[in-house]
Amino acid sequence: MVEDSGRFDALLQEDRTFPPSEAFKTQANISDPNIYEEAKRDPEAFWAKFAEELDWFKKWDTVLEWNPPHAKWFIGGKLNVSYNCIDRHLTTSRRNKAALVWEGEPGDRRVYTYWDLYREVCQFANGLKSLGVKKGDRVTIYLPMVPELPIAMLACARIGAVHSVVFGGFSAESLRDRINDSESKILITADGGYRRGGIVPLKQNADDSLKNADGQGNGAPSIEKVVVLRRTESADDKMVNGRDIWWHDLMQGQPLTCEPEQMDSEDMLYLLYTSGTTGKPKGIVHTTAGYLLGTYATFKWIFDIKENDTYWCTADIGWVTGHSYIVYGPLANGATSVMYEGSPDFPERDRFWDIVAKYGVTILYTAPTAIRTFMRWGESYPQKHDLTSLRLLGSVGEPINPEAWMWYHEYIGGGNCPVVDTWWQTETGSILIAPLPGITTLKPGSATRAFPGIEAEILDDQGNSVGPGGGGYLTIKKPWPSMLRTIYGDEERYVEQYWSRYPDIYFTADGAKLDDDGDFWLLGRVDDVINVSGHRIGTMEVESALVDNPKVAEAACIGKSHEIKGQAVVAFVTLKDSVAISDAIITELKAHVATKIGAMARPDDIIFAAELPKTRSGKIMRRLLRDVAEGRALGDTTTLADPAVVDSLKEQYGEEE
Ligand code: 7RM
Repeated sequence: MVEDSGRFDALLQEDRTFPPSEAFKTQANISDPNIYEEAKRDPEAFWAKFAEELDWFKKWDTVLEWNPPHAKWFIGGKLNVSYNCIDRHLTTSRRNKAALVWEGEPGDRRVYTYWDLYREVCQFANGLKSLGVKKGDRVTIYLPMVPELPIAMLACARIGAVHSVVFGGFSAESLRDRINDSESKILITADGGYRRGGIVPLKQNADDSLKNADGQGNGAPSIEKVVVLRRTESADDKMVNGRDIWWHDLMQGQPLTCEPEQMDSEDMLYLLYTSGTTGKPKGIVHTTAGYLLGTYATFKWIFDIKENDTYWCTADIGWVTGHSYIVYGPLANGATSVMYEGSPDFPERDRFWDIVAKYGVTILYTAPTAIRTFMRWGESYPQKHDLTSLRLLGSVGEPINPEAWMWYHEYIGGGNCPVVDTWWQTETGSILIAPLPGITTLKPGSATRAFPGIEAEILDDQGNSVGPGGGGYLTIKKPWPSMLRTIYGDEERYVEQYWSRYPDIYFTADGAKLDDDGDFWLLGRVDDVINVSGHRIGTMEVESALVDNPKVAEAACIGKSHEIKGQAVVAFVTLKDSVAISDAIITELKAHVATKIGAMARPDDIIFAAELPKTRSGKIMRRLLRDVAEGRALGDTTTLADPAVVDSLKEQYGEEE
């Protein structure tokens, strides 16, 4: 069941409340609390009314067809996401409004108006067409946080190609797996990106990913062309003849207009890989109309976006937060979206506050792990800058502890910006649980309540609804427009993962509690997914990376609570008989995981064990390993095959610390 309930009982005693101020309420996009009841009475009508705010080539015939676990929204409708994010603003006063305000880590800056964005997207879309990309083809994008990343995504959307963005922190091997699973025709990358003063060698990784693991042959045979953006001038000698083409050469001479493809509501918009409970990442499938509506509606109401706002989401577009709340939600609303390429401590620890002050950011959306880092660095960094432009703050990625919430509210928001804690997942496409800042009374540490039209419920093991004060599994009882449609190429896993725990109810794999007001308090994952700084990492992925090393016989990974990162990876490893334990092996194994998956999966601790604790049926008991790592009293060990194993582990772990 849900663990750590002791800690969260304490959390539920958190009793500070922040009702919306009169001033905020008066100007809010939505301030009538009746909207919840209205949406609940007829969710389909609620969504259909919101969908009128999008631009359709042809209106839908049917709002929803629900054949559990398959939903189709706005059947018969025709629209284009890039048209909704760009073209429709060009006939309004937004035509010359900044769409993207970008700053590179070295300090270079670029601003794209909606009109600029239109030309860039059209030209690149035409470039993709010239490479033979057609509707339905998959395109993998492996770029740093530069404007060409949203441009490439929107260009795909324009011609009906399916993008699969792979976060630049992923290794060559992770990139190769994702290219192969999606059978992408085209890979879009850059020579490199800037991070903490250094260069991330994206082209090198891309080249490695296109070779086999042994460095020979073709590791990703579906790829026909590689488009390379020149960003760092670090790979000019690495272009492969006949395969690679520079972004600027591809753009050369392409027409400035490109007719948007008329897409069906249910046509695939993109794939995004996320970690699950097996070693293989899942390709989450999002479609056109429902996804666009979900991001459009939640962005408008939760972030209370206004014409003159300057909005900044600090996520990387390689994760779903960047897809929905840097690109699609903001642009569909005609907002100004700030993008920053690099790290928060380059050149100094005040970089974020420098950006907020420089561009007059009014709405800031970031992650608890970042907030906790800033807390540790101290108030002096934000205090060096004028942050009074801010009027709303958001949080996403993991549970936010009340201390971090209060610090954010006080030192970043100056005590008068609502903080919206937004719960959602790659699979949900858009935010499902969050306050509406003109209506909801905020509580530090609570994501409060479900967005109108969303029916969230906490269920116990038996599937009974949990009342106030109770804890259990967070579920979503009705389909919603931006929900995932399937796992790419693995329908069975889709059904098994999300819809088999409770019939016809979406299983989030998150634990949650309900307080006496009916507000939700999220407790973290209940499956084998570790949330490191808001990044989802599968324990099985790290385990397979470890056993891939010839010195390792067996490995089991768990997430351990970490003051800054939320959770950290701890690996319990059994070495092969002939291998002696040493510090060098620890270093080697940590590096091995970083090379196989990416630096974010690198274990904080590696604990060597003669044996791992297993049930009599041979399953590794991760729960016990978690108890050991957290220094907790051991839970039930009666099913353990050899109880002595745990004692020796406890001793070991004690020594490590
Ligand atoms: C948006 C995103 C999803 C998992 C999810 C949760 C955790 C995200 C919150 C949160 C508590 C939040 N997508 N999570 N937001 N937990 N409060 N506000 O992060 O697919 O990468 O991760 O993240 O466990 O299941 S994700």
